[in-house]
Amino acid sequence: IGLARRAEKLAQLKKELGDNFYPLVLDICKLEYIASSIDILPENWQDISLLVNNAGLARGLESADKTKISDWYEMVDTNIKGLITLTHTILPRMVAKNKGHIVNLSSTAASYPYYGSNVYGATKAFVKQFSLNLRADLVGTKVRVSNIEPGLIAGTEFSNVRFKGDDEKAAAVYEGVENMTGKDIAEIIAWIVEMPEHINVNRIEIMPTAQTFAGLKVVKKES
Ligand code: 8X3
Repeated sequence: IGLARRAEKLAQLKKELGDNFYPLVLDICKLEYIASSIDILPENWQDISLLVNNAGLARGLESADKTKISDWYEMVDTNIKGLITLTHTILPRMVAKNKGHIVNLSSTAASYPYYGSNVYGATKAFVKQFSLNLRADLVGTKVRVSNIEPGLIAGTEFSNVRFKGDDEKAAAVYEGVENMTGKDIAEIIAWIVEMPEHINVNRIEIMPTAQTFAGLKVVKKES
């Protein structure tokens, strides 16, 4: 099942995957429609054993005092409220069957502050802690939860969305870097999901080799 806003992208996947794919056109921010959209899935699609919470976005890379509050709300609505609502809908079904796996897409921004990350990084820290807290609640069940924390990933719309269509600025982020892509992350998710049922990867943090943590910045006095 592919849940996303853009019908044309889902139609493309349907073409590739045929009967193995069910397109579900929905904006994850329309919280009031999430539970009912899952409830009315055809019967042969009701048995959801894996939930990958991938929907999320960053808006802007400005210092917190220069941001738009609407950008902050959009990140909270998508990265937090959308994710918890879909999880809240599907998790009881998994617990009832004592089987399932929730994979949440967080970020290295959950752990490492950087200039302009402000609310984006904070939403991803929420996702990380929510994942760990789900693990605590699910003790004694066979429902698994994994938090994926990627760093710089090229080849997606992430930076184009962050810079609101300034494609030149977006491309500059990845220029001259030996980049990782969404496919690399998908392969890591597949590996985690296919592990034997008694193994739970709690968190996994991934960066391109070319990326590392920023040093602690110190501003010197003018001499
Ligand atoms: C994406 C990674 O470094 O752009 O979550 O915040 S980063």
